[in-house]
Amino acid sequence: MEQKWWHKSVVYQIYPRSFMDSNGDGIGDIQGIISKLDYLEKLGIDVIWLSPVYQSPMDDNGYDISDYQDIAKEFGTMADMDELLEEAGTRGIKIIMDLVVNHSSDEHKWFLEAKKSVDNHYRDYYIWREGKRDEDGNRIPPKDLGSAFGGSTWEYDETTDMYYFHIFSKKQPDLNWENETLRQEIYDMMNWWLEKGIGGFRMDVIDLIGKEVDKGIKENGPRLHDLIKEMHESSFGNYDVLTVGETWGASPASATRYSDPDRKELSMIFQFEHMVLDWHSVHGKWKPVGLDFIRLKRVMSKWQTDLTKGWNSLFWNNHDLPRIVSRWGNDGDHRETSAKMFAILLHMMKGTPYIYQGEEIGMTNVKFSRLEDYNDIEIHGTYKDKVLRDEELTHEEFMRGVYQNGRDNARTPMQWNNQEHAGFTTGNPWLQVNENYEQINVKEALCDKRSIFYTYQKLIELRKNSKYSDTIIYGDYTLLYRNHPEVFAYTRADENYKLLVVANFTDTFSEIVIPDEFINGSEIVISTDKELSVRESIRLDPYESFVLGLE
Ligand code: TEU
Ligand code: CA
Repeated sequence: MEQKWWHKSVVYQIYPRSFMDSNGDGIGDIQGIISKLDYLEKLGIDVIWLSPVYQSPMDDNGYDISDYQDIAKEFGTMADMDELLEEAGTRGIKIIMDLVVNHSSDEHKWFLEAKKSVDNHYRDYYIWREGKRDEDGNRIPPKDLGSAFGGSTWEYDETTDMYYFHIFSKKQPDLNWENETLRQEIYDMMNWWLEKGIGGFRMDVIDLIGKEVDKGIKENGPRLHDLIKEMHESSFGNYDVLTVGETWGASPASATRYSDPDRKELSMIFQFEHMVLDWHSVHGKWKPVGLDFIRLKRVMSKWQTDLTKGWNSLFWNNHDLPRIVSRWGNDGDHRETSAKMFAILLHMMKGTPYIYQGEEIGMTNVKFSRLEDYNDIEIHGTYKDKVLRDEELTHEEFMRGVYQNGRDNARTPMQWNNQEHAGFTTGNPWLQVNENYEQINVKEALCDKRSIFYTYQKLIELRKNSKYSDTIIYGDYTLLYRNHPEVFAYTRADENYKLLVVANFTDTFSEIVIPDEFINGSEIVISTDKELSVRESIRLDPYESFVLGLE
């Protein structure tokens, strides 16, 4: 496989609203990010994925864009953005922007124009339908495809007596990707950002842009890959940049279609198969069932072995997911060890690792007592459907789902120190800070050489600058002990080195027999237990993890 710079990179995701507030308005901003670049350089990351900072009414915290080429006032100015690109660049850190072009904000000028009249120049930038009339002549909406944030996918617009389509909130009207003029405007905007020297794009729900609404098709429409190829050819394909598509339903086969370099589409995709294993078959994330550990091993291993002509992303966390240490680890007595275990298990795999802000210090889920303390539009929209309208879940059942899987778990302000509001702001934070900030914060982590932070720092160093780099990046993956009930173990191997990765995924003691070849002559590459001694059979503490290396 031709080597690419992003094969060796580690990406750090920043949700700007919650990262660092520089001006005391309680909202994170770009100057706040700039003030923390030295911290990120110390961690050793190469790329920042910046969640949207564009102009937006903030209905979905910036994933509803009203001007793709200007910065939201709460985040700063374009001069701040240019300074961030400059300051990150001097530290060897690239910035990839979040490209949200499945939909725009309803306050974008395109939509403001489109809804003025049926023959407006921008009308066809969006998806409009008349709906039918009942026997009394009243309009009835077209077939509802189910909005991700509750309610219908059709919103009635009185001005032109028609409905427009939106998969997300009614303030996020879907763009019509069949319109060539629209597509060209989007490619021009992308090139404008690429010319500013960004390192690439994360592409929000890119698997939805090929939708065929009248056939009820939302994701993976027949035109999808043609559109991505056209985007590649018209914009980022002319630059040496990283592109990662968010594709919730991807399989290794479809991931190959997106990321096989010969197909000239994307560098890689985010697949979520491992992240939905404990979702309820009817209620999804809102009523999680227990995790099938054997199935998790099988799914993650399948992604390690079946993506032969494409490239993988590796992640446990992002701004839409609960924090892994609370979700499948232990955010109580074993928080540090379980957080390190997740890091070792993931970062030794094949693919580009993504670290979500706060993951590197073991930040945990949060538990606000009242529904109104939560900000997320998805929580409030789904509550209206599932609890109030359909009575599928009780309030208490839904709140348990929010505590376990609500998106705000990832969006509480970054915990920098043990000062008020965890040093995130001198004002009132837009979302409450997790009350465990006095124990869990960057300042504490940097002072403790055994902290989770230094485990991440070492894993990044091993991937980028160790004798094992090529083995970690390109080595063959083999799952061991497929049916072991507590331990996730695998090897990575190439012609020079072999690595054995062992992780006790549970809060119980366990045991593992070490393959003969590793008993003598291997070295301890990294470990959660400083007293580890290698012998034939090793008793593993709860969440204990280690890597052995062999020449
Ligand atoms: O998320 C896509 C998306 O489908 C998730 O919101 C998912 O539906 C949910 O988290 C699972 O329960 C992307 C962005 O990452 C998200 O933040 C935006 O809200 C969404 O698209 C709309 O732009
Ligand atoms: Ca601010």
